[in-house]
Amino acid sequence: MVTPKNASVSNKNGSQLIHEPPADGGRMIVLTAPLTEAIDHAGYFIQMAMASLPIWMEGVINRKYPKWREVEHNPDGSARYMPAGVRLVEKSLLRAYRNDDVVACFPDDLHKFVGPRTRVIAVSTHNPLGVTFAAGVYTSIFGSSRMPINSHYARDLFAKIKGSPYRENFKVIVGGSGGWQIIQTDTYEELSVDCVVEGRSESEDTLELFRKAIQGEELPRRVEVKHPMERDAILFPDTRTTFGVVEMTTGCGRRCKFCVPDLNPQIDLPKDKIMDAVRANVRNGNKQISLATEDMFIWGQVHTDTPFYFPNREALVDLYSEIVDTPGVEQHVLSHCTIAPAVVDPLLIKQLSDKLLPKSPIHFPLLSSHPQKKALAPLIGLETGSVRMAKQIMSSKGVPFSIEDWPSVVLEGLRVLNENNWFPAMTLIVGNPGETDDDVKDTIDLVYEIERRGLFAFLIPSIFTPLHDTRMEKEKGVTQTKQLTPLQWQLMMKCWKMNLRPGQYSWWGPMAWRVGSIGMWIYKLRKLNGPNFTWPLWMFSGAISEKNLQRMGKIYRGKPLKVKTRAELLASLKPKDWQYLRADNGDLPIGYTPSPLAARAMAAL
Ligand code: B12
Ligand code: SF4
Repeated sequence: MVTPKNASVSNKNGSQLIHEPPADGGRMIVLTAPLTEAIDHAGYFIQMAMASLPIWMEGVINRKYPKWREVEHNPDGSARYMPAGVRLVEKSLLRAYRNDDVVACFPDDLHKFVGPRTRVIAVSTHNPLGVTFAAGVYTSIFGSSRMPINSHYARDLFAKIKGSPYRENFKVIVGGSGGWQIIQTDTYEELSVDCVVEGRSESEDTLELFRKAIQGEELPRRVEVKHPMERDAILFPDTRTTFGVVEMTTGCGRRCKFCVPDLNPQIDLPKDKIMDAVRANVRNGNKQISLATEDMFIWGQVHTDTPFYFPNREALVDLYSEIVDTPGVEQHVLSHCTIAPAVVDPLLIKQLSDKLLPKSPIHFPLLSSHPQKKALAPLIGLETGSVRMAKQIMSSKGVPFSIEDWPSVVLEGLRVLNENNWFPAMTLIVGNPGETDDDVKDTIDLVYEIERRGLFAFLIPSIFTPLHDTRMEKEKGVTQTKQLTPLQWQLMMKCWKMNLRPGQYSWWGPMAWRVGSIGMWIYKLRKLNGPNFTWPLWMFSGAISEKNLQRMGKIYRGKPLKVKTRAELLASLKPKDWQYLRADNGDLPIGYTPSPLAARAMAAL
């Protein structure tokens, strides 16, 4: 056991700093997370950008958000806010340990809490090595796929832990949704990690692991712990979380093959506990709340007599109303959802918009019809426009509608969303195993159809990444951007070209993009991404028109799609599902009679 009198650590420049160990000998259990995952200002987008941009582009973030590294502390130096995952580990541990034994702190404050008494440092991480979808692809387009900004800061945290003068005294346990990346890349030694936990901290197995670590027993490299099956077994934070994240559901139920969260049981969490956690955030100075979910629309309809894909309008509007009406909640941000519910119940979308838009911090001046130009931007999976591909990887993504109608569901859903000032970020997967040029063309068709109809979503293409534990874990994806075909590149660049539409309102906007992208291509991207990238980049830059590029045979411009209307989509549902439709939305199939529940809800209006 090492108990040095003067702890010696290095600063960023490598010079030695000498400081005394914490006066109280440090905390027995110290919880932390990479700085880039803990910051809670500037909204979700800053963290998403830092997960996707390579470290050499950090200057862009520094210029846009010069104060992004400034964090808030409690009077004792612990972190004022931490990602929800850290808060739940803390809450779970406090069932067995005293308050004085456990602390959650920012990486730069580790030296204040790690001392001779420390037996465990527990790290929660979302995406430590940047090997997940979307994050990997953008860093690899711009350079190194191994070092997104977030990954740099995650490594910096692990280096601090590795360099601790007390390292021999404590175990390092990592958990969170990105822990698998350490397992898959076998970076235990490099990062100085003893054990990676997969699963939730509430589990008894997690507590047992901490007990072992505190006793100084050897830990297994990898531990899989059980997910609670009951809604009451899920804990809630009673302190402040980054971005005011409070869990709303676990699992999903649509069973997409590439999906990790869907492997968890489908649970919607009790409203009173959600509200307690919202109030706890506000009490601790948070003005923003966001409910974490894979699909907000299943809440209130899990294990009821109605299938979960027919949303419970009243329950959802009630929950969200109470949240945004909570004194002290100034901002509310949506996380994830699916698109079929917008087709099933457009009035739900309208009622949610009426409640949520006034508290949304997101403004899209050129898109929104709201008087203050506010908008809602949840994350929705589009993934592919190819019905053939969709059948293989996500056959229930659009239920209650048939996956055969997926392009119609996307277009119709987006129409409803846009009409209510929802402009979602929609993810697309490029390079699915077995994806052919025809599949990519089908997706390009859908993207052009979105444009043709004047609809708007931020289209975020990512390269297929076989995620650990999913049913596609063993499948092989594209590993280098050079492997992408011209059509796959074109799809990616068309998406980004469309995303920039609302930004191009000044005379200099389009010009800057044209010159900037061609300049980047000449300087770096040409070599990195290979010849298939060339024409899609010219298309993206806008320097040659798409018409001309098509005439030159360099790009494929999507063909118009024939799609179903909402009425046609509803008529195509299985007749046994008609009863769950709400008459106040119109477009009802002939022969419709409401379910007793839907009838009661209608009568109550
Ligand atoms: C909110 C959220 C965000 C927010 C806020 C994140 C934050 N810093 O708080 C934003 C929008 C910024 C974000 C960004 C990204 N996200 Co995100 N996000 C989520 C979401 C919806 C909820 C996360 C959450 O807080 N859950 C609630 C907490 C309590 O759960 P938890 O963190 O998993 O913690 C539990 C366990 O993991 C465990 N645990 C956690 N830490 C530890 C530590 C120890 C030691 C132990 C023992 C256990 C343990 O116990 C907790 C429960 O008790 C999840 C989906 C989901 N439902 O989880 C996606 C999710 C985690 N995100 C994902 C991704 C891909 C990203 C991005 C890479 C996307 C991108 N390209 O930009 C970035 C990365 C950001 C970064 N900084 O690196 C993926 C993760 C995939 C992966 N890593 O394999 C998920 C699963 C979404 C998905 N459907 O795929 N995200
Ligand atoms: S809809 Fe989203 S969360 Fe649900 S299974 Fe599919 S990918 Fe996963």
